[in-house]
Amino acid sequence: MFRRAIVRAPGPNFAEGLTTVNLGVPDTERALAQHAAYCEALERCGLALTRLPADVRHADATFVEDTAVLTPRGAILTRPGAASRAGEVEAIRGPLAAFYRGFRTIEAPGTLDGGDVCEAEGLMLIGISARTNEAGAGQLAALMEEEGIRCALVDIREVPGILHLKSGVAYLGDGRFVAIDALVRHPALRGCDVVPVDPSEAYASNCVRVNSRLLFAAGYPRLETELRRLGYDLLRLEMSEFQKMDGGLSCLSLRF
Ligand code: CIR
Repeated sequence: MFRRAIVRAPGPNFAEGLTTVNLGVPDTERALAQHAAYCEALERCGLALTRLPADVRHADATFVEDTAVLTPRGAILTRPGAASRAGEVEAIRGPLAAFYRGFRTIEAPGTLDGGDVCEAEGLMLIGISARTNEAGAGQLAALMEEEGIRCALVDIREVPGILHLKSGVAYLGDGRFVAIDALVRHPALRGCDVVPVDPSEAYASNCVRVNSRLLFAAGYPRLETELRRLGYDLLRLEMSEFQKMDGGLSCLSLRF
């Protein structure tokens, strides 16, 4: 059960952030409107929001998920793999300090982005990616094992089209995941119920279970129909401007 989330509005320089996709330049006004709808959806899921102002020093700072990993036992500040995002971690420390006492940290040479961390009730999948290296993943796994959380590493460096692990996998609750084709049969998911995502709808695999609802990107009818058939209560959100910057639904909040 989540009670709170931290979000940060996109800034006027949002379009200057990092991206690997070729979907055009985002419209910052539209991104602000999509972000407002996202915040409203989190509130409809029952969460109290901490809304941080735009951070003009960091164009990618709206993607707050990458700066911390939150567990029932505490907060871990990450060490993002992109140099331009390093300063975002100090900027999230203060807001998190309102809720967490003391932080553990990922240390050099480790790098880790929160987008590579998929928590699934007693199991944590950690992606090794262009952003998260083996040292960072290993540090997080060691911290989680102290908390009794089993970890499995998922190397996505050769998986085309995804920046982070959670760009291609989500945990829906009740032992069920959604996953893109390339990950559906990954050993880390063996024995789990996995809903496969059609390659044409890969972006929609980044959905977010928040209490009784499921945040879901608009425009992906096949997966939407399947998830509704399975009984999920979807909240559809327009994500076009964040998608242009490699961002998905999960990246826009830290939920706890
Ligand atoms: C970046 O490249 O870092 C941002 N433009 C997008 C980060 C997306 N974060 C996430 O999937 N957790």
